[in-house]
Amino acid sequence: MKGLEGKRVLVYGMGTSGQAACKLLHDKGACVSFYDDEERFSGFFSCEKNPTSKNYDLVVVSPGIKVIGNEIISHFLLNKTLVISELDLGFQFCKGKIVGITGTNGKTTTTALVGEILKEAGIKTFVCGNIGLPISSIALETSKDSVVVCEVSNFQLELSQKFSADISVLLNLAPDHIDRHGSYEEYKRVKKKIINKNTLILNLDDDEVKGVRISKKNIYFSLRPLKKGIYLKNNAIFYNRTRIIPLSEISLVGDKNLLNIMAAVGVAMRLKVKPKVIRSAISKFQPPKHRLQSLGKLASGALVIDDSKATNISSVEMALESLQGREILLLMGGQNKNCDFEPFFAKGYSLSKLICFGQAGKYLASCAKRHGYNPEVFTTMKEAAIFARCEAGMGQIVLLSPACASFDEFASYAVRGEVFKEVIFEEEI
Ligand code: UMA
Repeated sequence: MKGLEGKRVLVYGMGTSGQAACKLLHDKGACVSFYDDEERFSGFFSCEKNPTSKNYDLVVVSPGIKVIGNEIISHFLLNKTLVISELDLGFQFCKGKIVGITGTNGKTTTTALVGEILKEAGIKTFVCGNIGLPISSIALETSKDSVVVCEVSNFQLELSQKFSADISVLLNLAPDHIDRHGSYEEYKRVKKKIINKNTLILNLDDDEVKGVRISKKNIYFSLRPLKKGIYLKNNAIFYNRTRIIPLSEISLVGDKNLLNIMAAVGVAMRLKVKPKVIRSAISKFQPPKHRLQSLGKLASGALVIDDSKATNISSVEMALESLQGREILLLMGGQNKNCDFEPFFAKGYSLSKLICFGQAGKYLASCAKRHGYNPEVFTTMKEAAIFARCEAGMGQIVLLSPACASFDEFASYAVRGEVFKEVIFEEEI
């Protein structure tokens, strides 16, 4: 992006992305002001009280701001002001190679793993995006020889037009964020913005993903043996004919995580990382926090697992499938994203106890009852956790895998996970 010097730019949303965008724009000589719907910013220097009364050359929108129905964004779009996402802004200042990783589930794990592999290979690597660090905060540090590994969310893609990775990964597609996008079709349309003419790494085991773009440049991964691509054979992961790593050296749990690892292998091989380096990095890799993270045992002998990052149904299904055969007390709830839970409960997962909580608690419980469950309902996650602690016995698993967003009670899924850990072990310290 050229010629920002002296340009009037409005940044909408003052979270981590908005702040990073302001800094980048300022460094590039733009006249930056910002707007945030929250009152607490109103006294800040450069905060606009009434942004639609002014003209701007550019408006940069933070990912958390819902585009559909937003009057401020509509105003600027109608005025033909250039409105871009924070992802687009940061992308346009990145040098070197870009890896873009998206999908309904597994993107954070895959992004973190790709980052670890590239760092182990001695490549100058920036891990950013939805994983936590805005792309705008690292863009000016990148160089021709660096690789940016960006976890890309639908929220970041919604307003994006420029973002285009050298290697894109689409892990899987399942209903999520319907409250934001209005329909699953629209959710998928936005997700597919990751696709361009460059290398595309696709999950051949996901019916929605495998046919998204037919091209010889595609690299596929699958749990079944393939002639080309990344696949499982003889209890090891292969890339074409090269054996990358035996399953015995992998500590991540479940088939979905194997697919995430395969996607990461695809990226690393495409970037010419040596197989022995890939193997070493994967074998050392630990899952990021709040994703099927084992927190240890209660005094009763029950194991506690924090899967607070499971904010949609398919993610909970993955957790339950990974823990098949175990006695599970499942804590579900929070803020529903307009998802339909009937098909989930109709699958009849065997649970020792279903504990529902939060804004969606009553809805989940009524849905579950129709399918033969006998759930407990609590107003807050904290009450649900205390109940689970009292109920759980030796050999059982207390699993927080909420299938909902955290925002009814917490600032983020990470805070929810931390509070869960504190509350469930409270009396045991
Ligand atoms: N705000 C408004 N109006 C609105 C909504 C928000 O003014 O209608 C303001 C808030 O008052 C707040 C600011 O916007 O001051 C928050 O901005 P933001 O929601 O864009 O959040 P950031 O702090 O910039 O964090 C964002 C991502 N958040 C979201 O997409 C909701 C982070 O992903 C990401 O790590 C970060 O950028 C860095 O790239 C979090 C997330 O929950 C983890 N992502 C969703 C998910 O994983 O499901 C998509």
